[in-house]
Amino acid sequence: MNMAGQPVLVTEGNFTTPLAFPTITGANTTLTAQNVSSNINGFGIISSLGYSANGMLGPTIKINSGSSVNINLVNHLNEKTNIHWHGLKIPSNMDGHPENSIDAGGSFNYNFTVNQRAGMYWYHPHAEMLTGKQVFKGLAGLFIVNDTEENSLNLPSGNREIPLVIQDKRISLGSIPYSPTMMEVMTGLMGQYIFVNGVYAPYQNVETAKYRVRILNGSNARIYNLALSNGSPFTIIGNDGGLLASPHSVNNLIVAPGERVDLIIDFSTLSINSELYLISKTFNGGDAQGTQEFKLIKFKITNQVTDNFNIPASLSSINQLTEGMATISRNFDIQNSSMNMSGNAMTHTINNKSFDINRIDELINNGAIEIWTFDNTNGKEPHPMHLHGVQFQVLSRTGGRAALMSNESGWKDMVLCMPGEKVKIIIPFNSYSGKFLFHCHNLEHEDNGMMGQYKVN
Ligand SMILES: [Cu+2]
Repeated sequence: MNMAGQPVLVTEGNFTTPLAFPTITGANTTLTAQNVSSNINGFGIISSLGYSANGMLGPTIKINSGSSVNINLVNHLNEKTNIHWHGLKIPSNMDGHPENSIDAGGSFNYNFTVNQRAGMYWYHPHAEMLTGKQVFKGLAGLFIVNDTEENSLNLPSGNREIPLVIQDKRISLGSIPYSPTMMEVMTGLMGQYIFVNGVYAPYQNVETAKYRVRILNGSNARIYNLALSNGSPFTIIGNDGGLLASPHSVNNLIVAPGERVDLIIDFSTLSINSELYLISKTFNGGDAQGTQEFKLIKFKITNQVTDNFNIPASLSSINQLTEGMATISRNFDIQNSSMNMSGNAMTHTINNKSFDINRIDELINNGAIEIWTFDNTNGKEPHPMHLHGVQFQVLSRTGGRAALMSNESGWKDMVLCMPGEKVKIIIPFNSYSGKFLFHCHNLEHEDNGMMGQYKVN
């Protein structure tokens, strides 16, 4: 049974607080999941969760491809937690499987080597039925990988490279409450306040130049349709799995929870003291999403400079996979959400199955190339689907938007399936054997059972 979900309308702030940036750290560090106090402009001191005493969110981990990582997670929460390294191809026992959760008071050493393309990946908790709560309250961070291919492009860097973690939050009685109702489990939990890098309604000063703006939608459920307030186009150069083969100019771009987009925004034609907002425009996304246009962050043009950067016509070489390379096809029915017989609980399923940590849903041969189809043809809710342990390519979308979007070339670890859509992806299982997860990255859907396990032998 499907029911109509309700949108949570955004309350815009006044964009008078400067944007902040998480501290940057290297491959060897300690992350301590803990209760923190954050001073949020407009709200005062808010208790939330963080990976350091500094406040919400964790440090941005920045490494070169080929590096080994040694990160100690210390659990100072009063419940289980762990870390999933979203987008990284690493061994299953390092990937943050819920069976590898760390009890309150415990710690765990994450030790792995990153052998993959440059890109903006991220990390967040993945303990069973606690992911939504812990992320919403503030546990997440960026994980940026560099490589020589990307370095050779001389993309805007330093203060012209701006990472933005976009998240919606609720604030009540000095904290970020998390107790979704049945309806909110259905739609996913959305907040009325948009935070960027842990700051509510921020602004950022910029020069008349091209900036590299790297965006993570770190929200539990809210989808954004990014655009600039003056209607100007911007250029997409990368996505979840790093650089695209070539840049694409777009006027707007839908970004689902868990997805990343790498943009070049050109401020060079704007006049000093002018202002430009990154906004989210309305879009067609079921009953609860896309009904409202709102602002995310303000850019103030404060300095006239000469900028000689031109976006390279060719960004990266991508090995394009084709349908004929796959040996197996699997179909996943993701269109069901239902109330149970007693009518007091929601269930979200994949192929009519709720997550069971003791069940392997799909057995995969190591080295196989497979096609997976996510079928949301008769569904009423958007489902951003995510696979752990791999990067894939999107082959086709039928129904709904009926086309691939400009962030859907190259490599991805997320694909958004809007109501009415059937989306086909192609996946090389060429990394590690072992047990990995696939799930909806609407975190309430995930915690509600919309998750399965695949095992690579
Ligand atoms: Cu979902």
